[in-house]
Amino acid sequence: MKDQIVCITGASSGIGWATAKALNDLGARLILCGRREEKLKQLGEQLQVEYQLLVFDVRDRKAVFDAFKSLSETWRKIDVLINNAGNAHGLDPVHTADVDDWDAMIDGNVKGLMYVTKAVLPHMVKSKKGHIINLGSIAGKEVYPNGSGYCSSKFAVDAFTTGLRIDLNPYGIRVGAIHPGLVQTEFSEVRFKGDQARAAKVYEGADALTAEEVAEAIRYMLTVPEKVNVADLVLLPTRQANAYVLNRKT
Ligand code: 8X3
Repeated sequence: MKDQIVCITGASSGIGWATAKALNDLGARLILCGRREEKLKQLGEQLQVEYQLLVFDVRDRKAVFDAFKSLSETWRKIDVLINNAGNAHGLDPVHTADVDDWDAMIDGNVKGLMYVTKAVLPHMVKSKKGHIINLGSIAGKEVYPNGSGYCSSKFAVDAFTTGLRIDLNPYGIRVGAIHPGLVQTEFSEVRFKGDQARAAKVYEGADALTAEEVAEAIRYMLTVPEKVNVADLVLLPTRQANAYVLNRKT
């Protein structure tokens, strides 16, 4: 990974942040993308490698393309893209779910990921090399009660990943996805709109994954020999059997 240019979206917290730290340790040069400039700056201060910050919201199509256009010729030559940005908003049955929550998830988790991919791809296609890792979810493999909006967005990520792998196959570009189950991050707090008590309950007795553990799996996906592509990796806490079976510690 030394000196490779790796772009990480959603780098200002959680899995994105932990992945940036892990790749810093491997000597990669990093493009840190996120909405919260202050957080990105804090992360940058902890890195030893060269880095660039790109502050934009993946939901804003123009902002995405403008951000990548603003990079110098050197930094535009991205070797690895980690499409990590994404969130859950709400956990409700379809008939009571907030349509704004659906918009936020489809616009961010799906369309945003597609915009960023499109913005980064020209160099990879031209140079016939590159590696794209999308952050899916167990929610993109199995639908769970009240998760129709979020699950739809993550099923779309799974489909887009497969399509991308097929389309980029002639160019030798690796495309894979990692699908985590329960990861203890800001995820549930965002899903429940700041309700910390409700968020904490999600992880109670679950021995949930940490962001660092997911980052470690991403590091693995990136460091296997170039002829190997980890196409689809589901990562669950041992206590979690699937999207809705969880053996909580009591
Ligand atoms: C996160 C996994 O099961 O909390 O993407 O939706 S889950």
